[in-house]
Amino acid sequence: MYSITNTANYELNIEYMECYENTTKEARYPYFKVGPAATNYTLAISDRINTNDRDGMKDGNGMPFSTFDVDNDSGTSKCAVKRHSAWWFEGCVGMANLNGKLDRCNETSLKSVYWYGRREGLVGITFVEMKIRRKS
Ligand SMILES: [Ca+2]
Repeated sequence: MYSITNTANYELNIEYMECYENTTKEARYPYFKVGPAATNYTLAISDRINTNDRDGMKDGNGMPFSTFDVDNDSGTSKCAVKRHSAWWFEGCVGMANLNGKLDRCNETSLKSVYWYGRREGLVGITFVEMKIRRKS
């Protein structure tokens, strides 16, 4: 992702479907870049622009990427292990876990795939796709 997003300006579109909803939604970000390995693939992302729904990517901005064996988050434990995921975690209770487990809309488990979206609390999702597009 670094070698792609380093060559030009990219935007990010996240399509997702919240549990108990029947329509796909979209979160649009006009700027998306992943830093080089030396920064542990730090995320640089703009604010969500297309809706008043909450912005699930916000706390990942400026964070390096964490995996189960490489802990780059600011939490005292390994958030990637705690959340069964790999992500630009800040703390272990974050705004998004888009690589989490699909777990029948279990909105109480931090390991589940979820997102800060339409309503308060964790919003489970049944589908998510992250797509980038070159702008220039
Ligand atoms: Ca940690």
